[in-house]
Amino acid sequence: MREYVRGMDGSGDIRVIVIGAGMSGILSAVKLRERGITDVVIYEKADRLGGTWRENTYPGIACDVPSHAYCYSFALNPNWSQHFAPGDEIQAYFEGVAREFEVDGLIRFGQEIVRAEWADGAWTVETSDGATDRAQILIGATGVLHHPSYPDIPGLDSFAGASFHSARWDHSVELEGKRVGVIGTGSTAVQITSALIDVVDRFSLFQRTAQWVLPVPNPGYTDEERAAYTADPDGLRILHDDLGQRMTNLVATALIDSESPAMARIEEQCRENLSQVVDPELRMKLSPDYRAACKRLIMSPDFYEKVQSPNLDLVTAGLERIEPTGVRTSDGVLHEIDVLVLATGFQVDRFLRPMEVVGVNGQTLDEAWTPRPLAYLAISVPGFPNLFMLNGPNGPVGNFSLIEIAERQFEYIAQLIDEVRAGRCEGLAPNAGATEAYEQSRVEAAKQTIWMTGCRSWYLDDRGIPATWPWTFDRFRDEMAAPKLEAFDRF
Ligand code: N01
Repeated sequence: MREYVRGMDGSGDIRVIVIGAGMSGILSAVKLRERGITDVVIYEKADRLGGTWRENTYPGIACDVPSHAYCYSFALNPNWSQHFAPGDEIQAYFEGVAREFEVDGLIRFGQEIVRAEWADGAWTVETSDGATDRAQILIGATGVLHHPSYPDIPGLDSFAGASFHSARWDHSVELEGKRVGVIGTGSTAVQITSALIDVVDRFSLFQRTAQWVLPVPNPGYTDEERAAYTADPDGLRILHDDLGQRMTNLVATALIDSESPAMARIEEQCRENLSQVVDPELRMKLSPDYRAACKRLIMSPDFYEKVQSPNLDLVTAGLERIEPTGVRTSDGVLHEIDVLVLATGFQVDRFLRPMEVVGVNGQTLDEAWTPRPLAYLAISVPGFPNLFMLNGPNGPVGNFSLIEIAERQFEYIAQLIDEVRAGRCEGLAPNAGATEAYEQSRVEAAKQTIWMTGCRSWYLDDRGIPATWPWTFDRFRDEMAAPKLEAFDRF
């Protein structure tokens, strides 16, 4: 094994570079150290950890996975304030975990990796300020919903008031008593609507496609409940596991079988929820023409109540252009607003990019991912040895808790790292045949899922195929239990 890469911290062990200090990057560092790998560095382009929860600070932000399920299995939290925790509490949770497990000291903040190249049995990475580093293992923990997607609407730059993407919220802009326009009606816009409707003077919600909304109440936990969870760690673990199991039984299995009784129940609940909208015209505007859960289900305790507020205009006419004073729709109406929020989602096919990643024989990830990203089991790419991704391409993004996914993916990756660490090879990358066979069966299975039943959504790739895990949780768990080493080329 090459001396240069091994033991830069004096441990004589393998060295690992993690890209990104969000949920999966923190997890990677904790788990690597748990396995005795101490030479770990996390590169983080921002000045704070937290990923999604650092970037998204819009009013009303909360996680729509139950709090007691949305936490690391090794760091359960008895103190969540609500069944669905607000974003700042989740951010504080990740900061707390990083401190408790002494991961914060491994993070190089403000250092963006712009290039990574595999040569001579290791990855050399380069940061935007020209520094380089080298490690045998490179873990991509860069997230899925990270790069904002801006709408291509004429005149966007001409708007005279404040305008920003929901993931770039400008907290210096005063909203009280203002006329606010929000483009989009995804999970983000729905949370913003609920949070702002009682604050602003007028709220224009620009809806291109109606959404199905599942009613999900969000009660707080009492002090007594929090004290009971603190006093009973076993009970807390049972709660965590039960919630995960319930999500799998109620939602995840329904998604992959569009004709299942579980999916029929979800559809029924969504319909019933919509029926509380009293005005038939408004109800009609809010009625989707596709099946529930085809687009990602919106979970909200109160969207239909808020959308009936007298100061809300639900605008369904097409967006013709943005003008200095507002949004002009295709029916000729100018909707005058003071603040314009683009809750228009994310570019979901970026993953590690725009970083330039160069693998074996000089092939770049951009080339390997033309026309679209592809990864064996969502984790690794042929020709890119020892590059492992958490929540990578075509993984279970809409199915289970992203934290549980990352934990299981990490256990799989750790076993590949063990091969390198034991000196049985310098590198591992999936072979092209196994990757192709996996992808073909994934695409076939994806066609049976609810995501393919006739709607536009961020789950669909450029061919209209759901870019997700199309099988059960049990299959995911079994696949992640142990890598099939015969599917890998050794370097
Ligand atoms: O983004 P989206 P999001 N003109 O892509 C509309 C997660 N999340 O930020 O439906 C007009 O879902 C677009 O319209 P249409 C969750 O996984 C989780 O809301 O394409 N409209 C749509 O209404 C979620 O799914 C939580 O016709 C345009 C909206 O913008 C994911 O993040 C909270 C347009 C985009 O919706 C993304 O959610 C929030 C245009 N040119 C988010 N372009 C949790 O609680 C786009 N739209 C965990």
